[in-house]
Amino acid sequence: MSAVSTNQSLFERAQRVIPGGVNSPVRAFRAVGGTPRFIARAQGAYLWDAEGQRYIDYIGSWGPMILGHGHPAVLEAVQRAASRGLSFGAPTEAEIELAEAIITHVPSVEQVRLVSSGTEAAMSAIRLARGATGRSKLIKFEGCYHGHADALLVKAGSGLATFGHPTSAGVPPEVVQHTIVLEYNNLDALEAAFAEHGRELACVMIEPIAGNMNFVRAQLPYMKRLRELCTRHGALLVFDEVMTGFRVALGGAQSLYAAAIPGFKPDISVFGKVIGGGMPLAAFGTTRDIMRQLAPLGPVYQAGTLSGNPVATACGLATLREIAKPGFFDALGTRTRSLVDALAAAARDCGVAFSADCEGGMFGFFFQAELPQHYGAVMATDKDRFNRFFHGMLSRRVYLAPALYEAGFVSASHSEADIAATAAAAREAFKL
Ligand code: KE4
Repeated sequence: MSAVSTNQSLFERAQRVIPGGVNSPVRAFRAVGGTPRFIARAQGAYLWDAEGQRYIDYIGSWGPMILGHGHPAVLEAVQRAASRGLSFGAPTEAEIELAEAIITHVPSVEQVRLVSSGTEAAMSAIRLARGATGRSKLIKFEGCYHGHADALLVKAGSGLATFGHPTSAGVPPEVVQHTIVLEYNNLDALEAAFAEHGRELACVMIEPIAGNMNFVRAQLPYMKRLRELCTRHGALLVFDEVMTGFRVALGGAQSLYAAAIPGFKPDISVFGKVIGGGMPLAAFGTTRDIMRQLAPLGPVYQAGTLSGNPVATACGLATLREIAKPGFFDALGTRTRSLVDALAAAARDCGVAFSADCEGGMFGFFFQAELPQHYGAVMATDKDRFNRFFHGMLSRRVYLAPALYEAGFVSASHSEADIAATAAAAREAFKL
């Protein structure tokens, strides 16, 4: 990189050789406008861009960096693993240890399969559910994102419970013909879909706290009824905890629902982000009985050259060991709550309609007085208002998610001083 590289010059150079200049669309700032920041390095709660500007980081690589960047125990584990070899294509003890760590903290899971991305984990979970039930149809929810597997790139059709239409070019309609898209938290739509298709449903896939709609919780009565309907109709309930797993609580969002709904648990769980600690690693897990369907034991094929990669596994394991320490989530939750309360107070003082919510190290906010309950309500919020706030914060060196439908993340490295600096920046940015 030349000495005079700026974000803009790097962005122009990147766009010549990478579509949109990025390797994942949300990084291009298309939703908010402006020039993406090219990150040169990170440490703790901070990122430094190519121009040497430091930002308080509330993206945390979209969730993985729950400890903050460059945690010494994680770096040491990664360096030690790398020195022993980067990849073997053969089983290692570390994969057993990571599987055991996941299973220890998630009682609904008896076995896991490690993969390299959340997309791969969600796609594999659906194939497993279809293989285990012998059924083809699935339900997903508008505003929930489960990665970019074809069957999941669908948007709601018209009407209450109808089949989806592709949201992406290149996805033939027949590929999404079995995918039903419902409105999140809409009980009537759920009842109607089960009444019409219950016996054909392989699974229902849901983000238990929808971080791809910024931050929308599935209401307790809704989640209770979803569990009942899945059980009654023999459909598998798949919790996509790629974002919420080991982020909102050590046991993920499912531990929160289990605490509120006696005996509650999903059938299949999907994990990613935090369990890789910033390296490419994700997983899906369920009962031993369902996993028996998976190759090499059963007829459902699933595979991956770098699945359970030793360096990624070492990174994930070191991360999980740190977050499992007593008091970690109490402290993280308190810090995140202090951020959300400070933002709400700043908005109130500036007379801005604002609502926010958080759980563990994950938070979201909306430029509307009431917390939205579904995608339509989220997307009805004032986009221009959000974009002005986003850039107002970025110019004050606070790096928020560059899209109003994305959640935010606090790490164990974020200090009270960082929260105070963020609130001070917000008091100015809310006035823009
Ligand atoms: P990946 O394939 O990006 O590892 O995971 C897909 C995925 C699955 N499930 C949930 C709930 C997710 O949030 C994600 C990915 N999240 C996005 C951010 N909303 C990743 C950021 C990006 O796409 O660049």
